[in-house]
Amino acid sequence: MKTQAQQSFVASLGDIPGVQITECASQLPAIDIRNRHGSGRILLQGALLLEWTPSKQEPVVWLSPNAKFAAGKAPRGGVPICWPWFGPHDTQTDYPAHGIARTANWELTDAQHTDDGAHRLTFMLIRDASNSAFWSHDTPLTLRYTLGPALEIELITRNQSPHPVTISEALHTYFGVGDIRQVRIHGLDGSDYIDKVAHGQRFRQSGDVTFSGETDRVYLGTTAHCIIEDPVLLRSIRIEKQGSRSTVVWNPWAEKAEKMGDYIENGYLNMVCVESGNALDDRITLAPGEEHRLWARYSVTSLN
Ligand code: TA6
Repeated sequence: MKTQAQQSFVASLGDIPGVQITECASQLPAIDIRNRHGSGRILLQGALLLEWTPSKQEPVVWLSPNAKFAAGKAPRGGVPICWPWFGPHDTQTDYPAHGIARTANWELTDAQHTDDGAHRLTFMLIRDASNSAFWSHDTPLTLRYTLGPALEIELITRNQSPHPVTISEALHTYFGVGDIRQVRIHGLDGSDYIDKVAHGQRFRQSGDVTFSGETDRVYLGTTAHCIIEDPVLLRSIRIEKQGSRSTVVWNPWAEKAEKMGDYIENGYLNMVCVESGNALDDRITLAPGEEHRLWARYSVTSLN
């Protein structure tokens, strides 16, 4: 339910060129953005960027054609925000996977159409009865998207508690690819990773990451930029990041995707998650008054 302030602000969005209020399934409000660089859609629930398509490109941020929209549920795809923990909660098995942010109510606090024709939208997480039971710390969370020639995402955590607070987090980004079996990911050579498919065993990456089955790896202690090389869509997607020491690489493959129920047949072939964050060994502790900024930038280059 939108607050009065939200209703009036969202209503004022209509005054900004290239921004339209729309609605996804289950009457969930969303914001459509269109400018000379491309287009995108942001679900207000979770402040979840559902898709981003640069001009003359196939969607770079991918949404499952069978994504399910429901209050309190994260649709399959886009950029779900994993915060203030990544994966299952450390101790509370009944707490939501990947934390509270991706299904929470957010407030749109600012929207700009910049001089170079990009759009910059800023959201703040709303702490309310739907999430305060799972997280009691006073840690305001700000999320900023810039949709221009590249897509920039900034996630800022402020610790306003009188005590240190430890979080883990990830921009759980689903990227669209032509055929996962032909994709290579550059940038993680030599990085250690925890392999969740191999029961949490640790390995060291040798060469590019390629895919021939379910892949679920948390690369640790890496600040490297990555490149998704896609010979089918004839493009590479560059993933730059700051404030992040973990990169998660995930594809569920056929059997797990089918069990999830929100992929179309063989839909797993057209996505890969490359997630910039701070997870497991890389979780971060903010001192009282400290601010942490996680930033990523996605840009596309044609290979033809
Ligand atoms: O980031 C990879 C991962 O942690 C996988 O283990 C898988 O659970 C995936 O996230 C999707 O999680 P979700 O809760 O969105 O189905």
